[in-house]
Amino acid sequence: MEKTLSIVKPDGVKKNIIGEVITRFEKSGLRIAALRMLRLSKEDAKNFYIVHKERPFYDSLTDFMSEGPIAVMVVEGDNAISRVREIMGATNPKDAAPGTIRADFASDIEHNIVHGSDSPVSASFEIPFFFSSLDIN
Ligand code: 3AN
Repeated sequence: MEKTLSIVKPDGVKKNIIGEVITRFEKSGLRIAALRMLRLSKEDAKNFYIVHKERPFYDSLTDFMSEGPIAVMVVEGDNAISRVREIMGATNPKDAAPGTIRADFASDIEHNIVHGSDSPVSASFEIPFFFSSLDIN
């Protein structure tokens, strides 16, 4: 069993598709082990995306991620990290396979609805960023 961190980003919350995202994970056999909503401060967003601090989009990405509430969740299952990323689709919705969340709902590479940890190392930073062990069922 593997765990990954997924986020319905502010654009996904605005589009009212938190349930749609969760349904796609659950229908594929993945399980939601923890779930909550919150709003990141700009500082929180900068810390969460610290690996991207040298990238040209760091400032606008962290503005976007702190502009409204997000839904964060721990998703669990065999190969959860790669399965969640497959369900999300490619970072750029123009490249995302038909039927993926980003192909269906994302407007552009920055406003791409959903996040999923990209590796076990990322997941082990991102899950405790939002959840204590007591929150994970
Ligand atoms: P993913 O979320 O698919 O793992 P990452 O980790 O490369 O993609 O990027 C993190 C986030 O940064 C993306 N979800 C997207 O919102 C944003 N992002 C990535 N590349 C760009 C880009 N070239 N321009 C603007 N925003 C980007």
